[in-house]
Amino acid sequence: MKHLNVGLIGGGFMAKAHSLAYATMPMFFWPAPAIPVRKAVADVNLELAIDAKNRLGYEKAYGDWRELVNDPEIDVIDIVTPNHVHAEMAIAAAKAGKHILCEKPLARTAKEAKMMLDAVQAAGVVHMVAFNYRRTPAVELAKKFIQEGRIGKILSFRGTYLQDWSADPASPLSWRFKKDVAGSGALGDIAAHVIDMARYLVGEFESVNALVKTWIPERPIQQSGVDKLGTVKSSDDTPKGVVDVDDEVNFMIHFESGAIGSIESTRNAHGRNNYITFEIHGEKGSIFFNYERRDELQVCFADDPVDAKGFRTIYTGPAHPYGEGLWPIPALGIGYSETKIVECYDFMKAIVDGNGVSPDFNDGYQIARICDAVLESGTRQEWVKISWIE
Ligand code: NAI
Ligand code: SOE
Repeated sequence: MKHLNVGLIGGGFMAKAHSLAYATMPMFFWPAPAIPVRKAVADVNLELAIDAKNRLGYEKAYGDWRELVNDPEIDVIDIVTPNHVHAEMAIAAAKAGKHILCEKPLARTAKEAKMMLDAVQAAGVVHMVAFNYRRTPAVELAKKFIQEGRIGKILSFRGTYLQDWSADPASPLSWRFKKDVAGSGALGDIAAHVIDMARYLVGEFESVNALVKTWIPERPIQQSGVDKLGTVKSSDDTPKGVVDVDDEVNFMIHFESGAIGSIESTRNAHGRNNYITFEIHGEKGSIFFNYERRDELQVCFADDPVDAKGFRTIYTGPAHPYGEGLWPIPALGIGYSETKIVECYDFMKAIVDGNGVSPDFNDGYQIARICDAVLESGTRQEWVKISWIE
């Protein structure tokens, strides 16, 4: 069986999720397309890299990601760092002939994402961007129903991604609140996941019209380290810095198909945790998904008997997408890790088969164009066509 040596860049939240997937994917999908080997990890210095190596089960540690990218033993580079370094790292990895998995958002801007796309295409390597939520079996089931025409022509898409970890002004100014590091706020960080699902399920965006707000314009400066997502508060005397990204974006969508839609996203919605939802209305039925109840897909079909018409719940399991590898009984519990395990499986399979995989860097680029258009629309207060964004 083929082994693929993984070089991971970054040792924070996503490093844990991806490493868990490398360790466990073959336990779910056997025979695995390839065995991922946790070969080496890099962080900003050797001390952090060694800590990540020991914690996450890697063989080698590098204090400089460039050494990792140029390590001849490495087949795959996995970028799980903050967004401002994705482009430099991915372009170097492509030039070194490595296959690349890069966390979302692919880049801070469409321009940066395009450079990454050009680099992987020139190098001929397999590339994937980690919009993992579409790999929830219930989301894949929604895709299957749409493809089979079960809800007919799609009329509208209504999506949300709401969290509350940044609602407290004492939550520190981590990298996620700095435009030069993150690119944007709630938009690129979380709305981008819903944009990915909207493109996947409904199709390309034609134009957007957005409201963009920053509710908390300054926060206590976080000195360094990983983003603790509001769980560690700053003391009252911590110096403050400016938040120059959006806290909330709400926007309307014209899809190229003629469907219409909307997406609402904020990290300041008290009481909401990882509230990713979409409701899709078609001429022959409706579909509703809520990630906080991710074993379930709610469906209503127009031809249901009139006295029994209404949303009903399907619990995903062996009869559904990825059911052959995941758990043998519906509702045993699909978790966040499972989305990453499936992502890892599809990525490894694409490398071994020599095929592309979706979402790839082109998807990441198209999503970056939509994000740029949302910000542009927020500033201009008018509809912005995606075709205007390079
Ligand atoms: P984090 O703040 O927890 O960890 C970032 C890690 O990268 C830290 O270990 C840091 O020291 C390291 N790092 C920073 N600059 C580096 C450099 N130049 N060289 C080597 N290492 C460097 O961040 P988190 O939450 O893991 O986010 C990383 C990426 O994953 C981001 O792009 C984020 O948007 C994405 N993400 C995706 C999620 C998903 O569900 N798909 C969930 C959380 C984050
Ligand atoms: C913080 O908002 C965050 O970790 C995002 O960065 C992820 O992309 C999201 O999936 C979970 O929340």
